[in-house]
Amino acid sequence: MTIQNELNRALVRQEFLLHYQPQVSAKSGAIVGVEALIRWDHPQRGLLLPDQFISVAEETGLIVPIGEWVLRTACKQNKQWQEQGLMPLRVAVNLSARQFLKQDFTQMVAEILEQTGLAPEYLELEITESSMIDVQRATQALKELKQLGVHVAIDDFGTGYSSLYYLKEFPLNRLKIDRSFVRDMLDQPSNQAIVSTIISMAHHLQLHVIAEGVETKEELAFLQEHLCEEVQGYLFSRPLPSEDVAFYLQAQK
Ligand code: G
Ligand code: G
Ligand code: MN
Ligand code: NA
Repeated sequence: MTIQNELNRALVRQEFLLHYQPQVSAKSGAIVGVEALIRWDHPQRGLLLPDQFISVAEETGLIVPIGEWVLRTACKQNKQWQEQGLMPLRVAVNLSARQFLKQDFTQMVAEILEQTGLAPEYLELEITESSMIDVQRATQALKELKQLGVHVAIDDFGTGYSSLYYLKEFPLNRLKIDRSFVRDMLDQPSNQAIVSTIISMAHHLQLHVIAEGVETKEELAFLQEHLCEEVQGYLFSRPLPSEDVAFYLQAQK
């Protein structure tokens, strides 16, 4: 069976699941959000990570129905945590360009919010710089999403074919500093310069900043010193099954 057929079958048989990685306030250490990360519980090969199947899903177009499943599942789960009386959080969902640039994308998001009952401010969409290639379509989609009230973050910031033009023109809420800049930051002055400059630029543009891939206390201290609002990485938590997120939140209450 081709991987394309397998992906199709996986959707039908509900073999996908989401793990959630905490996003933490750099100031208080409180959890303020989670990023939903897809896994595939493959019947023969075990738990597969996104880099083992997302690119095929993108090439075949299956990322559209898979992405819709991710969005619906993440919103439903977040609403469920809220109904359990846990502290309200944002859930961040990764989007492929192909999904984000579809004409009916905002409509789909609106329907999912309505069906799950999740308030829009508790959903954040993570798009990458590749989604900005079609400037006209991206501008339209971002305007619609802003009107809907959902938040938008630029993921992997600084690693794509960046243009600073869109930071100025597009309605965005947050930049996510790619973990390649955070890694080895303390040994590499060039990475420190990049990280502190991204934070400063973002703040001048009224954007919030989250750093990903934070693994050490020293990295956290540098980010705190430079007023990065939020952090995500193994220092705080790996991506967790939904039950473990509930535990984590319960402990924080
Ligand atoms: O969980 P992990 O670190 O292995 O994720 C690797 C990459 O896969 C991340 O960069 C993330 O953006 C991407 N990814 C994870 N979940 C999804 C998803 O639901 N949709 C899309 N399009 N990409 C995802
Ligand atoms: O969307 P993105 O591709 O950036 O998704 C985050 C990915 O980074 C996930 O696959 C997650 O497992 C991984 N990740 C999260 N925290 C850390 C970390 O502290 N160090 C490393 N090396 N990877 C991380
Ligand atoms: Mn991401
Ligand atoms: Na990223």
